[in-house]
Amino acid sequence: MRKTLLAVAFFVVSTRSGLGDEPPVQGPEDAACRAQARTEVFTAPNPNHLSLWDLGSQIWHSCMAAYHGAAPTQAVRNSDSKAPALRQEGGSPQPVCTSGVQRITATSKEEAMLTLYSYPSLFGVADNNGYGLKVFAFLKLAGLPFRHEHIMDASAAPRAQLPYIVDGANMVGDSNLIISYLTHHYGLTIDAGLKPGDRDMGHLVTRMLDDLYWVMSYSRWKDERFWPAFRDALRREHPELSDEHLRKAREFNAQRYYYQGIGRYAPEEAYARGTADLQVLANLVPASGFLFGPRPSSFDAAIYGFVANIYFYGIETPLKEFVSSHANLVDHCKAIHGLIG
Ligand SMILES: N[C@@H](CCC(=O)N[C@@H](CS)C(=O)NCC(=O)O)C(=O)O
Repeated sequence: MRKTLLAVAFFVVSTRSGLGDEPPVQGPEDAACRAQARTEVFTAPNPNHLSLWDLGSQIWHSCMAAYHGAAPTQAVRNSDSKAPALRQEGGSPQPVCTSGVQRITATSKEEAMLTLYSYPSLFGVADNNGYGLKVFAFLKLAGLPFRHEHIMDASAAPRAQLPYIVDGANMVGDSNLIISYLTHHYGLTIDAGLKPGDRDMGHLVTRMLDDLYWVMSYSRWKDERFWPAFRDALRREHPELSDEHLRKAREFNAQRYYYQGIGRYAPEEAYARGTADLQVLANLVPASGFLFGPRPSSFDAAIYGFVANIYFYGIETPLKEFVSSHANLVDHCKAIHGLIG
C-alpha cells in the first residue's frame, strides 16, 4: 500500500512540477525515458500486476536499454521531402523506442538545431493543422529557438504523422509528447505555475481538441459547401499542389473520416459535435488573460492551434460562426497570435 502511494506520489509530483523530489535528470535519454514512463504507465500492459512504481521503472529501464543497446542509427534524406528519414544501418526503418523519443544522428549542423516538421501555413497561420500549430505556438511562447520546416509527406515521421521534431540526436512525434519532451529536456517553466487541477483540466481540454480536429478537418475536405473554398486557398498559397495531389488527399481523408467515425455523420450532426466542444471552450476561457491566469501555458498553445485554424480562415463554416460570435475565444486567439507573431 505504502509503495503504491509512493509510486503515485512519484508520478504525480514529477508530472506536476517536473521537479519534486525526483533525482536530477541525468541527460536527454533519461529525460525522454522518464517522459515515456509517465505517459505509458497507466495504459501499458501489466500481465504480472506490477505496482505503478515497478511498471514505470520497467518502462524506463527498457527505454534506456533501447538507447544504449541499439545499433547506431543515421538520418538520411528522403528524396521526396526535406524531412530526414530514419534508417537503421543494414535494415529497414526502425524506431529505437516504440513511443517517445527515437535516436538518430544528425547529418548536418542545420539538422542539429531543434527543428519542427509540420504542414504548410494557410490564411496567415503558421500551420494549417491544429497539432502542428500547437507545437509552433508552444515553442514561441516558451522562447525556444527552432527551425520550422513545412512538409506534406509524413512518411518520415514517427508513426507517419505530423508534427514531429528533430532535436540533435532525438526525434519525437505527437504534439503532446513533443511538449512533454521539450519541457523536461530544456527545463521549461511555462507550465511551472499550474496547479494540479489546472493540469487535469488542461489534459481534458487537450483531448477534447483532438476530437474537434476531426470536425474541423471534415469541414474542409468533406463538406461539399466548404471544400471548394478550402481547395482554392490551398492552391492559391501552395501552387505546387497538383489536382492529382489534392484528389488523392481528399480520398485518403474520406477514408480516415469513415474509419474514425465522423465521416458517417451528416454535416449538421458533425457540426453539433464541434460546436459542443467549442461551447465548453467558450465556458472555460476567461474574458481576458489566459486559460489559467494572466500568463499563457502550454494549454493556451493547444487552444490556439485549433481555434486559430478556424478563426483566421476566410471560410464561413458553422465552427467559424461559433468562434466569431464569442468574444473571449476571439480575444484569446488574437492575444496568442500577437505574442507569437
Ligand atoms: N496525436 C497526434 C496526431 C497528429 C495527427 O493526427 N496528424 C495527422 C494530421 S492530418 C497526420 O499527419 N496524418 C497523416 C497520415 O495519417 O498519413 C499529435 O498530437 O500530434
